[in-house]
Formats: sequence, structure tokens, C-alpha cells
Amino acid sequence: MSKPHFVEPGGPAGGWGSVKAVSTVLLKEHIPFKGAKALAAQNKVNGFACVSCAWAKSAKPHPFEFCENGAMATAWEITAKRADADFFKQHTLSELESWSDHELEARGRLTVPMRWDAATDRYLEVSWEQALKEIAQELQPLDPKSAVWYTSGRASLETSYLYALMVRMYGSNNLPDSSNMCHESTSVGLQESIGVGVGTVVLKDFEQTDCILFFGQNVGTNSPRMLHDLQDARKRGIPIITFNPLRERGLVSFTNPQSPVQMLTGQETVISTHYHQVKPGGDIAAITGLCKALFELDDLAIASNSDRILDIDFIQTHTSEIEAFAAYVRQTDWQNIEQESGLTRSELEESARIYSQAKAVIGIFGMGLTQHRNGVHNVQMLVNLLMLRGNLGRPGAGICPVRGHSNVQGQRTVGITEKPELAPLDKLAELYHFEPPREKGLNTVESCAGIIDGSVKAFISLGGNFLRAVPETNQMEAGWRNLRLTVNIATKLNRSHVIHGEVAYLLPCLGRIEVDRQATGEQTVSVEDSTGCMHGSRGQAEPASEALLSETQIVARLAAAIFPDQKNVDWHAWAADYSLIRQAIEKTYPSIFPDFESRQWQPGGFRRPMPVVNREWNTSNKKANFICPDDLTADPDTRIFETEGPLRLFTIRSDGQFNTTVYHLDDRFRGVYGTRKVLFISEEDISGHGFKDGDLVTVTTACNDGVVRKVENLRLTTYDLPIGSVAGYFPECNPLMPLWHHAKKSMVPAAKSIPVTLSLQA
Ligand SMILES: Nc1nc2c(c(=O)[nH]1)N[C@H]1C(S)=C(S)[C@@H](COP(=O)(O)OP(=O)(O)OC[C@H]3O[C@@H](n4cnc5c(=O)[nH]c(N)nc54)[C@H](O)[C@@H]3O)O[C@H]1N2
Ligand SMILES: Nc1nc2c(c(=O)[nH]1)N[C@H]1C(S)=C(S)[C@@H](COP(=O)(O)OP(=O)(O)OC[C@H]3O[C@@H](n4cnc5c(=O)[nH]c(N)nc54)[C@H](O)[C@@H]3O)O[C@H]1N2
Ligand SMILES: [Mo]
Repeated sequence: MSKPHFVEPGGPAGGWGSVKAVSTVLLKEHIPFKGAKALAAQNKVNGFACVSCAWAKSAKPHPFEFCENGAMATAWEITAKRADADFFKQHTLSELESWSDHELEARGRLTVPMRWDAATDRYLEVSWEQALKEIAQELQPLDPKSAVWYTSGRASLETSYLYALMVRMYGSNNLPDSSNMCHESTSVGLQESIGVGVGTVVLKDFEQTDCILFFGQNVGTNSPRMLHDLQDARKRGIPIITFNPLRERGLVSFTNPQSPVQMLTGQETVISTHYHQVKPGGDIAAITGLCKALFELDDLAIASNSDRILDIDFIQTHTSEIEAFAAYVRQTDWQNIEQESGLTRSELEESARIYSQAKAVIGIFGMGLTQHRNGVHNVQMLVNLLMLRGNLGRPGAGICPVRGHSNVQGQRTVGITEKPELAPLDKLAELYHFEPPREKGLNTVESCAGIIDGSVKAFISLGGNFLRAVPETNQMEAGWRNLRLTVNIATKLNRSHVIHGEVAYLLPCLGRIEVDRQATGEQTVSVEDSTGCMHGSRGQAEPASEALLSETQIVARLAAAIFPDQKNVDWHAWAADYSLIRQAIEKTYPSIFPDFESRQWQPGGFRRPMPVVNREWNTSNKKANFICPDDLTADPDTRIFETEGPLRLFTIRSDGQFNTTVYHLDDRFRGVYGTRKVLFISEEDISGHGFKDGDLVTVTTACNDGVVRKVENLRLTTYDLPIGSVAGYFPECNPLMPLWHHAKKSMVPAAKSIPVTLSLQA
């Protein structure tokens, strides 16, 4: 690792840096050949679905259908390094607590099942049979409502279906998922607006679109394969209008590392034709401004008897509440819009004009919209804007949330949800002859509250790093230690394992890239991508250890141990032959998964039914709904934008991480090397607050709720972002997030708008 240093951010995303970075990462994990071989099968038909992001997988893949970060994720999983039984004999957990997130995971793959031993404070090897029997014995006498079953969005459709069924048989809907911290604002917002909880576009729409609106998503780092689709759109001259407080490299320009001509000539494509550095939390205001400009253009069109700007036909036939929405937009004045968005009327009018000339528009978005107090309204405002010109149910148009984990959308599709109304409970009752619980389960924020107040006793994790990903780190760590039972099914060691309950198990599993051999032969799994397409995935690499079980096998054996007398599901048969689980999925969801077994290998995947494409709306009133926001800002309780007073902190990901997995300490695109302990701040705010670039500061949360939350020793780093805001890395900044500071309807932690003050480090 290099010493901390900083350079001017510059140069396009992609480019030679990517190629060099890929070979370096394979060497670092000691897998130059194994890694290269696996990468050739990444995101290919009959290969494996990348374990990094969820972006769509093309029917006509490039020879190397992966990005630098996807390669990093692959290398990280099939690394030659091991955190084996010997490693755990050498280190107590109290000692491991002082290790960084990077150091813990960088030890390599877990190899054997383990149980925490109180006498030696170590994880010691235990047999699978013993571990699962003991876990079942812990769970059987518990009130089912006091156990929480978390899933991080990576597990396959097959494992997820099994897991959700097991939890409902156990007796609760306590099935929170990483999407509770992520795109839940999307699922809630889109359902109310247009009657589906997921995006409506597929890759083909990118070939037909005339204009792209891009809100709060860092494509260069978090879904780099999408840069190819954006680059192709740009080559057709399509405008891309971006709203993001930070100038993100990947959104500015891109060199395709897989195009020799571009690489040799250093040619780069300008990605964003317009880059609006909206204030964090300013998107509702910005979109209101765009809508207002559209109404004004439409008024002019009416006055001059020219073609209407609004798609009146679409609005009248398909939507509801346009009058209320028009009234809201018209009565909001430009001065407020400018103040809350940080953008000028003229720049918004110019972008509205471009939007008004396009026939088919896609609205793309990520965490910049969802992780706010009014995250749901953020999403709904983008839908409102699209609907004004009929940009739904038309080729080349639609809404495109960029999902995070590689199967996070799919897990929700097959029953992982705390909301009983979203699960086919009657069907489950009919198929498996039990009475599924009807009461709402705990979501992520509610689970945290239960862990802090002691009402949650057991926490079972199918992947992920819950303790590090959630808000309120200090109280959560204390609550976590008080849990009776923690069970983690994982590939690598992380903080949620090192800190643990009174009884604790760490169960190592196969990763998706590994060959999965069961009694009936090699198994494959399947995932759903961000565009609602389902793909089969076949492991390629030899397993990291002989003792590993697949996630499906672990869940099946655990279920069989918890319900020894249950005869309606043959868990063992399912775990021996995953096609039986796919048949069960097909029976449970016949309209989504017909001919699942054969169609999963279709190039490009098979698409789930999407009624919006036919302009059918599964909302309560069978219309697409215009929904007015409650407020012009996404963060009403932190409306603070003067140079004195609190700043608004938004947390972001670096180029060297996947969520809490820190591959390395560099953030190449932002010019930060060898450290993550930085706070990005504008030149104006540095001098306005009497600091200098490079000063070390303590960051303190500024809300008077009696809890002191701080993070020390962050280095101020001058960056191009709006006055009044600062940015820092997730998860280092999570101790600053109050648990109650979450989106109102979706309960997604508002990680993009935390009020903070800074003081010089003593
Ligand atoms: N390599 C890599 N890939 C990943 C991940 C990873 O950590 N590493 N994580 C995966 C997961 S789980 C997810 S959910 C996705 C996350 O991918 P993103 O949705 O890109 O999430 P963030 O990195 O949090 O970045 C959000 C972007 O929003 C901007 N932003 C912040 N506040 C605002 C605002 O108020 N308005 C607007 N318009 N923009 C704002 C930030 O500057 C940043 O560019 O990526 C997935 N893919
Ligand atoms: N401040 C702040 N907090 C945030 C966010 C933010 O933007 N800002 N983003 C939120 C978002 S969008 C998300 S999705 C969450 C992420 O929360 P999580 O999904 O819980 O966290 P990850 O970091 O993705 O989990 C990493 C761990 O997963 C395990 N793992 C990896 N691969 C596998 C596998 O194949 N099987 C199993 N069983 N385990 C595996 C490894 O042990 C690894 O340590 O964090 C949220 N928290
Ligand atoms: Mo996410």
C-alpha cells in the first residue's frame, strides 16, 4: 500500500489504467492464470454472472465482458489466500477487532465451519453437522419474532427461495435485505407511481433512446459495464444530462479499454453533455425546475398554436392527479428552486428544452436519489418528469434504477421480503401445507432498533456485513455483543463476525464463481439483473476448500435441522438437484418463470413480465400517478446551506471497494491514494470555515438528540462539490448516521445527507 497522497483528479474513466489494474489485481491475489481463465467466462452464456454489480448482461457480449471492478471482485473471491483454521488459532477475536476492514477480508477465504470458544476467545473448527444441530437447538425454543434473517443481495434465486421458505416456516417475515438500505425507496416509489417496483428499460432501449437523464449514480465505479451503453448512445449524438454534486470521472468521459483504436489514440468519449452539480438533497427542486420549464414551454406552444410540449394524450389516457401536480409546479417559485437545488433557472431551462425535443428519454438513477429523507419522493419526481412527455411504455424510454448487488432484485422477486403482501403466502400455504405468518416482519432499520433495545435475540446472515453497513455504529456494536446468537454464512472474514453474540458460528460457503458439485452432479444457479432479466450462472473455479458447502446446501441442511419432522419439503433432495428448486420457483411464480430451466440460458437472459411496456398500470387506481413531494428538499430536517452552521455530508464509495469490502485504499478517479480517511470539501468551505487543505478534522453529527456521534482524523481534501456539502467514504462515516435519519416511506438510511460540523483535530 502506498503512503497517502493526492493528485488532481483527471483523465477519462476506463483507459489503460483499467487494463494494468486488472493484471495487477490477479497477481496480488496470486492467481494470474486461474483468474484470467475465470474472467474469460464472466457474464457469458454458460459462464458465471459477475459477483460485482447487477448491470444487464448483453446477448452479444464483448470478448472480455467485464470491467476493472468486476475483475477485482472475481479475483477477491477466487484468491489463493486463506483465513483457515490455523489463522483463527493464532488470533483472538478481541485482537482481530483492531484490524481494519481491508485487513480482515484480505486474509483470504474462510475454509472451515467454526464456533466461537469463550474460554480462548477464538473461532474454533466444528463439524457441519454439529454446528447446524446446535444452531437449530438455539432457534427452536426462541420466539420466532425475536430472530432476524438478513440477506445481502448476492445469494442466488435458488438459495433465496429456499431461505425465505425456511424463515416463513420458522414463523416470521423477519427477512430484511440489503435493499432496505439501497433501492427500497425505488421499490416503494415506483409501485405507487406506476405499479411495478423495478426498472422498466432493457439494454435495447439504450439503442433507441434520444436522451438520457442521469441522477446520483457513479457509473465509472459502481456499474462500469454500463459505460459501453452510454458511450454507444453518445456516439449517436444522444445528450446525457447529469445531476450529481461531485464531478465524477466516469460521468465526465470514458475510454473503452476493450477498443484498441481508442486505447492507442487516447480517444475518449464525453459522457455527460451537461453536468449539473446539484446540491445533495436538491434533486426534488431541480426536477421541479425542469417540470416548471416544461409547463412554461407548453404554455408558449399553446399560445402560438404549435405542437404541445406535454404529451396530453398519454397524460389523459393513462395518468391521474395531473391537476394537483401542475398546481404544485406552477406555484413553486424559481427563487426557491434555485436556492434548494443550487442550480440556476437558465441552466435548468436549457436542459428542459433539450428534454422537450427528445422523443424517447431514459431516466437513470442510484443512491444519490434513494438515500435521503425524501428518497421516495426523489424517485417519484423523476417519474413525474418522464410522464409529462409520455416517456413510459415507449421503446427507448423509461425509468432505470441501477441496482447494487448482483442478485438483489432477484431475491425480492422470489420472496425475500419483510412485507407479507409482497410474498405469495397463499401459494406457499397451498404448495407446502403450512400456515405462513401474515404479520409484517422487521426491515433493516427496525432490526437495528430491535438489536439496540434487546428485543432481537438471534441474527442469521446470508452474506453481507450488516454491522458495518448500517447506521448508528456505536450503539449497534454494543447491541450486537448482547445478541444470544449470531450466525454468519460468508466467504470472507468481516467485522460482523469478529464482533459477535454470546453463541456465534461462522459458516464458510462457496462463491458463485466456484464449481458447485452435489450428489446429482455439477449445479448451476440463476440471478436477475437490474433490467429484470434472468440469467443462469455456472461456476468455473475450483472451490477454495474441500470443507465448503454451497449456500443452498447450508440453508437446506439448516432447515432440515430446524424442522426434523417436517415432511412437505424434501430439503435434501432440493440441495442435491437445484433444478427441483427452479421447478418450485416456477410453480410459485408461474407468470414470471415459465420454462425457467431452459430459458435461463437464453443469451441476454429472459425478461420478467413488464406491464408498463404495454402501458398497463398495476396501481390501486389502475393509472400511472403523478405524486407531489411534501417538500422542495429531499432533507427537510437538515436544511442548512449557509457557510456558517452545519454542512451536509454525503457518503460515497471509492474505486477500490465493494460496499464494506475494501480491496485497496486508492480511489484513482478522485485522485486519492493510500488512505480512505478523507473528507472532500469545496475550496470555499475550507476557507469559509477557517481551515486549510490537508487539515485533520473531527466530524460530529449536528442533531440535538442527546447522542454524540463523531469520526476523528479525517483529512480535508479540496474537491469540486457544492458549497455547504462534504463527502466521505462509506463505511468509515457510518458512526455519524443516526438510525432515525431514514427515508420516510421506505426506511432507507439517509446516507446522502447527514448534518455535520467540523473541528480541527486536537
Ligand atoms: N465497484 C463497486 N460497484 C458497486 C458497489 C461498490 O461498492 N463498488 N456497490 C454496489 C451497490 S450495493 C450499490 S447500491 C451500487 C451503488 O452505486 P451508486 O448508486 O453509484 O452509489 P454511491 O457510490 O453511493 O454514489 C452515489 C452517487 O450519487 C451522488 N450523490 C450523492 N448525493 C446526491 C444527491 O443528493 N443528488 C444526486 N443527484 N446525486 C448525489 C454521489 O456523488 C455519487 O456519485 O453500486 C453497486 N456496485
Ligand atoms: N453510509 C452508507 N452506508 C451504506 C451505504 C451507503 O451508501 N452509505 N450503502 C448501503 C447499501 S446500498 C448496501 S447494499 C449495504 C451493503 O451491505 P451488505 O450487503 O451487508 O455488505 P457487503 O459489504 O456487500 O458484504 C460483504 C461481505 O459479504 C460476504 N460475501 C461476499 N460474497 C459472498 C457470497 O457469495 N456468499 C456469502 N454468503 N457471503 C458473501 C463477505 O463475507 C463480505 O465480507 O450497505 C449500505 N450502507
Ligand atoms: Mo446497494
